[in-house]
Amino acid sequence: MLEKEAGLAAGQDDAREDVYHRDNKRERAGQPSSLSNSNSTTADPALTRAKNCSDNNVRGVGRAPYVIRVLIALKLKGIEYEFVEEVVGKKSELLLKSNPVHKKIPVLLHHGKPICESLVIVQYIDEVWSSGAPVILPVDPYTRAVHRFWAQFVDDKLPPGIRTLRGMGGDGDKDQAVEQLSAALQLLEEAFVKLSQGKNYFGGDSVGYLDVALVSHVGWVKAAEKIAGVSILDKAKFPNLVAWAHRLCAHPAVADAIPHADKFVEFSLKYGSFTKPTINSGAK
Ligand SMILES: N[C@@H](CCC(=O)N[C@@H](CS)C(=O)NCC(=O)O)C(=O)O
Repeated sequence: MLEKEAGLAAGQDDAREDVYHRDNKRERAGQPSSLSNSNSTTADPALTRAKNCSDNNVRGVGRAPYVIRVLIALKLKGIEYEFVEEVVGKKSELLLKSNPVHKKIPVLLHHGKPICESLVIVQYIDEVWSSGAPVILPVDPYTRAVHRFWAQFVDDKLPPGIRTLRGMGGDGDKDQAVEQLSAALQLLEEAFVKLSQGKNYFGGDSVGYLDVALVSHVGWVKAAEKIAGVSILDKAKFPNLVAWAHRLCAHPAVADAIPHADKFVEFSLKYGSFTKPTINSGAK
């Protein structure tokens, strides 16, 4: 098992100022984040499908958006898992062996077999734990294709601007980044109105694939706003998306997986990027 990410797991200042990011329950309890979720206090009675958590092993960094969405999917399904925090800046041998092509987190090891790429992992989770659990991908093939389209759009359009605002390079300057992000959010605002059909989520009455894909970036959008001193997810411009984000971030499966915005800012200031080899360079 890997070492936990140094200094990020427990005992840090817990001030909360908005409802987007209720802090991780394990962090609030002062417990390390690399424990299994078998003690999760998730209230949803449907989430009781106990599995042997050692069969499901997620490797990642708790603040990575692509990791967050995998944890949300597992929580939605009520699947127990062990979360192993990778050391920032140091790729473990198991990670390199499990994802030799991209060498990136997250990786889900299911019965020891690696599944890579977060959206592929979410789809895998939905397919493997299909019976008696909430459905994540739309059942109708056309709707499913539309949701996949928008999930890909989210991953193509949001990260570059967020990276720029975090001061990590990217495709342009701060103003351009705000403009790019706003243009993408405008399209997502319109997509929400169309796809949700007046219901709470992109998935309708229940949290679906596109909800999971997009909400995993919300923490970093809020952090980028704080770091760059700009307003992006603006209620006046994107009323439906902002209301959606509030609703979804309060959902037990999501609230448990998304750290508070301050934690993202802290992470960003401390480590810069997930790749920057600044800490634990000697760790095994
Ligand atoms: N498309 C990938 C992106 C994964 C990704 O970019 N992971 C980042 C952390 S958020 C990473 O591992 N970065 C390390 C690196 O680029 O070497 C996915 O959805 O899983």
